[in-house]
Amino acid sequence: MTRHKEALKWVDEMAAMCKPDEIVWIEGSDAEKDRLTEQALSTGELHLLNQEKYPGCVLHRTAENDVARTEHLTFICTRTEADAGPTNNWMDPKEAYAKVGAMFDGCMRGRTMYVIPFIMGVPGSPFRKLGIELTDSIYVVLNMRIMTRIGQVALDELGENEDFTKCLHSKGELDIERRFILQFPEDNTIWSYGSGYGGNVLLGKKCLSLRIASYMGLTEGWMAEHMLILGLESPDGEVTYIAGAFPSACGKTNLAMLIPPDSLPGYKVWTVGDDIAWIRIGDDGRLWAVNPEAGFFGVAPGTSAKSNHNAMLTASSNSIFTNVLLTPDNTVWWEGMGIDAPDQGVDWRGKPWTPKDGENGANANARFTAPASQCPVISSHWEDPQGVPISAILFGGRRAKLAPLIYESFDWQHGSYVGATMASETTAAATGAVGVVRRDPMAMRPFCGYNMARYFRHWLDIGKKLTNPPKIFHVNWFRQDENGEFLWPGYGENLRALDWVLRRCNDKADARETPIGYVPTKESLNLEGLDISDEAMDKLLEVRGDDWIEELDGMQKFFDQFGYELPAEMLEEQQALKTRLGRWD
Ligand code: SAT
Ligand code: MN
Repeated sequence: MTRHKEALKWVDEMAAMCKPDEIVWIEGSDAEKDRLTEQALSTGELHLLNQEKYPGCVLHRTAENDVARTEHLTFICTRTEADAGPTNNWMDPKEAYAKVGAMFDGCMRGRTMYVIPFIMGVPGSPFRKLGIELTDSIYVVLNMRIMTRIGQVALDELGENEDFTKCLHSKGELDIERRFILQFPEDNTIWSYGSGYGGNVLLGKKCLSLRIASYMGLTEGWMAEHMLILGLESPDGEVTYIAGAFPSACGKTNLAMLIPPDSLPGYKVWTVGDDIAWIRIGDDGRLWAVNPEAGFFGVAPGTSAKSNHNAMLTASSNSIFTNVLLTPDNTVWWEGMGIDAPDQGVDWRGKPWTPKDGENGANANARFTAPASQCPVISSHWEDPQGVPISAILFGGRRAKLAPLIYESFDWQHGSYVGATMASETTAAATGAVGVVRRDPMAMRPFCGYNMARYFRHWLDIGKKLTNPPKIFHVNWFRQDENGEFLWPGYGENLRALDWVLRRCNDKADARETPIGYVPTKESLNLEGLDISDEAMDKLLEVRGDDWIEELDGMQKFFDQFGYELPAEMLEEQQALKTRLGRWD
C-alpha cells in the first residue's frame, strides 16, 4: 500500500461509490499475475492458449457491442465548452460527474476493485507521469501490466505526495446505452464506464497519455502526440530518429518495426514506440521524444510474417489476444495472418466458425497486447529517460487519391499546416463507418484533450522555440489506381521513403518544388530492386493542381469551425497554398 494520503482518500471515496466486495492493491509481481490469470481462466474471462506454441498467452473476447473505441461516447469535460473545442464531444464536469456517478454507484457489488498504480514513461525519468487506475476487470489489470509499468515500482515513484491521474473504470453492464469515456483535464481525472475494450478501458493509453497528457503538455510546454518513434540505422551505422503520426490502424506498428528489403542492404530499423510519443525541447534546441508505454496494443488482422515479422515474434509469448479466432489446436488465427485458415474454429464472438461461413473469424479490430521488451528490434534507447532526438516527423493517412507517396514541407510552420489539414479514410479502430475521408489533424482528432485550434497554436509556438527543428514530411502508402489497386507495395518497401527522408535531412537527395512542398524526383528515390512500373511511380509522385484546389474547400470548411481561435498562421498557409496552386500548371 502507500502513504500517499490523497491517493488513499480518493480510493476510499471511489470505493464508497462503487461498493466493491473487496479491494485489491496490485503489486506487479509474477505470482500476482499467475493468481489473477488463474482466476480469470476459471470464470471464462480468459482462455488459456496452447502453451507449447504460445507460452504465457491467453485469449479474451469482448462483448459483441464493444470491439472498438466509441468516439461518440467519449467526452472532454472542461468547465467551458470552448475549452474542449468543436472537434470534441463536451460535457459539463458537474453534469458528467452526476450522470456517470449514478452509474458507478454500487456498480462493483459482488466484484473486486483492483487498484493499479502505474507509470507512463520510465521510472526515475523527469518526464514520466503517474496514474492509479481502479477497475473491476482482471483483463484490464493484465493488459495494464503489459502496456505500462505497474505496482510497487509506481508506488515508489508516487511517494507521499507526487501528482497522479485519477483513473476510474468499471465494465458496468457492458451496455452501449450506458457507456461513457470521460476525461476531466482540469481535474487530472478519467472516468470510463460500461466498456471492456482496449482504448476505452486501458486508461493509461489514449485517455491519459494523449487526451490528458496533451492538456498537460499545453500547460507545461511539451507535446503528447499520436506518433510512432523509430531509429533508422543507415549503412554507415548512424542512427537517425523519426517520429510518425498516423491515424489508428494505418500501419504505425508495421512502420515502427519495418524489416528492410534485401535489395536495400545495410539498413536497420529500431523500434522505440509504435503509438504514442511525448516530445520536449532539449537544451540543444532539438525535439526529444520518449515512448511512455511499455507494450504494444497492435491490430492483429493483416499482421503476418510478411507484413510484420517482428510483431509476430513479439506477440508469440506472454501476450493477450483479443477477439481473434481460436483454432482447433488451441492457437490463434486472423484474416491476413499469411497462413491458411483452419477448417474450423471458434470465432471472435465465441461461435463455431468455418471459412465457408463467409464471415470474418477475427474481428477487424482484433488486437494483440505484447511486451515491448520482447520485440526483436527494440531500440537500445527505448527506455532512455531523456528520450531520443527527432530529426524528422512524418504525417500520413490513408488517401486513395490526392496525396503523393511522400513530400516534404517547406518549414515548421508549413509542416504544422500540413499536419493540421491532413485527412484519412476511417478504419475499424473506432466504431462507425469505415473508409470515409475525414480530417484528422496530426492523427489527433480523437485524442486531443482540449480545443484543437489551441493545439495548432501550441505546435506553432513549439516551432518558434526550436533552433534545430526536425523536417516535416507527409507520406501516403495507400494511393490507388483507377481499378482500386494500391500503387505502392508498402511494408518493407516503405524504407525507400524513409531513405529519402534521411538523405533530405543530410542534403543528399533531390526534389522538385511543387505548390504542396518538395516531392522526390523519380531518380532521387532509391528504387533498386523494386518491381514497379514507371507509370505507377509517376502516379505516386503526381501532384494534380485541380484535385488540390478541390481539397482546399474541405480544409477551409474544417478550419471555419474554429472561428477566431484558429491561428492566423494557418490561414496564411492556406492562402499561400492557394496562391501557389493558382500559379501552377
Ligand atoms: O483502442 S486503442 O485506442 O487503444 C487503439 C487505437 O485505436 O489506436
Ligand atoms: Mn493509436
